[in-house]
Amino acid sequence: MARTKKTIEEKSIWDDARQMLRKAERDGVETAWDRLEHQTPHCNFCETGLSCRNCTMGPCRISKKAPLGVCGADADVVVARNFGRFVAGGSAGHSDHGRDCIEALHAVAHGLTQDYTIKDEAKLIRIANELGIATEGRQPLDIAKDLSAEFYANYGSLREELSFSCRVPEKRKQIWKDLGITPRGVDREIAEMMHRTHMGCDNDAANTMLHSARTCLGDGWAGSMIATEISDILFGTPSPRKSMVNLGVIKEDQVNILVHGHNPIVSEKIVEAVSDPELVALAKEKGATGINLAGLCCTGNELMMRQGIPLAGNHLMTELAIVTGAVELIVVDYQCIMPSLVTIGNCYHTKMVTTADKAKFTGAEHVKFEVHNGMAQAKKVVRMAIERFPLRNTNRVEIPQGPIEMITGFSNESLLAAMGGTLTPLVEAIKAGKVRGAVAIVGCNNPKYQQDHCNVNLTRELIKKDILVLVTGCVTSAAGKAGLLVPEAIEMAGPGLKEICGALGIPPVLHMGSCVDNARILQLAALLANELGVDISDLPLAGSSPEWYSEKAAAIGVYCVASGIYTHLGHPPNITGSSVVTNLALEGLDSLLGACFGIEPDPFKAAELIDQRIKVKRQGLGLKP
Ligand code: XCC
Ligand code: SF4
Repeated sequence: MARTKKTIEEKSIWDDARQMLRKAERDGVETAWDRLEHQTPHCNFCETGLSCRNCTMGPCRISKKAPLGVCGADADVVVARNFGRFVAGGSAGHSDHGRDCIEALHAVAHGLTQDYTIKDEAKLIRIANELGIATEGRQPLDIAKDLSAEFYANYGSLREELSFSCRVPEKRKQIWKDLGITPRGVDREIAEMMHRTHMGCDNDAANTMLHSARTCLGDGWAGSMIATEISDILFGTPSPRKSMVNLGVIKEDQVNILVHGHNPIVSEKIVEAVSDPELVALAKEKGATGINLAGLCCTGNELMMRQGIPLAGNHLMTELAIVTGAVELIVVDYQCIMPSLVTIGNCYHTKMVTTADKAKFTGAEHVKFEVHNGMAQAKKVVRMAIERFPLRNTNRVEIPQGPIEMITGFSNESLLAAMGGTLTPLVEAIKAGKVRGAVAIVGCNNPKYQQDHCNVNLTRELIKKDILVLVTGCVTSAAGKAGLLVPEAIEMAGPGLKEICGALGIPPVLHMGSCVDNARILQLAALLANELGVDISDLPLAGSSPEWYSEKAAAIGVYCVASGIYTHLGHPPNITGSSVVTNLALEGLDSLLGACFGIEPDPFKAAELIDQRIKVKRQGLGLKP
């Protein structure tokens, strides 16, 4: 790929992004797009997965001229090992977030914190019952003690199966068993992946790839699922509510605080702190009319789902949000936070605050959040933001106008409630071909693409074909800004979807949460399969991550496929240097797992690809395509 200079229009489809890109140019601020330009062309060995740095006999680069590394590893082995480590990183991210949630639940249960409580007792009891934990006549905190112990055990090595394997359809479990990929413990599979990919261990590409599947299944059915379920228990199960999206949610006359990262343990406390009367009074004393909180990326998704807090934007909007010049403070926990935010913040008056010891940023101020001090720390952070308000240079403030309305909050619980407590209306709509299938569009932005072009157009094309779309993570902001997350969007849908969503009063594109909340979609798929007495792979479902960038997104893709859901990606991971690995991903997995990957950068062609797959699945169920 040659070095190309993109125009501002080519960088993003959005007016708010373009306006801030122009301002960034004027203000001399460098963004991810500029840095990408300096990084291209990329190294071909790295891009195809053919460089290995796993030992100091190397590094080795596999080519026609030198087809073997010093140890004798060939292209297939090197690519498979690199990919295995890549998705182990992603699984570790989601799952360590899950572990932090368990720690919070444990602390609440054992009375080690006053800062967090159980908000959704009914869900606590429901999950405990599901996992065989006694609930009759017991205090919620006692149940929570057992539940946190049960969840901790999912991370270790003493179990043969994960707790939530009880949700997995029998046929799927048998497939995992036959392939030897039943996930046992979250940490165990990740550690084993690191072991296998050490020099001189697993030197069979297909075998390494199967362990990738096992590792990612641990993420999907435990690490992520536990994160989601505990977050609901501690902060409430989401239900539909209105919110707003785009940079217009930043307010000129208020102290603006952005939360960025993933775990609601931090951001939920910030939500509480911003309405503290003392702090609001202080903000007014400093000349602001109030304190405004907005979210970015996945923690933004979490807050939006449960509290309706507006979303300033997705991954590629994080830098541009600061370019407004109106952000006093950005508080982060972990994952997907560009280190450049510190530098950009320094160009304005924006302070960056880190909260997790495992994610410090040089130049940012660290305010360590722990379960026992979350509230006090949150107030401290909000106070810091207020103190910065007088430092704002009003001459450098420019905020894009006109935030877009959207509906959020579609947990499985609220979806079921909308359908009168059963899946029957959805099943009937699928059988009748009014809803031909469902596709989860998830994941990120990547400056290699025009921002959100694929995310938005794929969503639009699918709903036209009467395919229900579920969005999570950074696709949420894309769909929201395109006006697809409101009931009126049924006008853009096909006739069947329009009828069904119209009757239920829901949008044709449903916001189901953050990236760990893809676990909600796994659960929904399993519920549907069980209802119909089939495997997940028999259902007219697909996943897609058009503009993905992260190790976590790759892990999601792998657990989707390993769960039986065909998954489209806009571009391949760094595996194309191996024909064995590539063929496995694009075809071979289909015969093993009943699902595989499809690669297509063009959203219109991708919609066709997915539609084809849905037709085949519908016919398999004896339904009209
Ligand atoms: Fe990150 Fe979760 Fe991707 Fe967005 S979607 S860029 S992984 S924030 Ni999770
Ligand atoms: Fe080279 Fe093998 Fe060492 Fe990798 S593990 S760097 S291929 S010698």
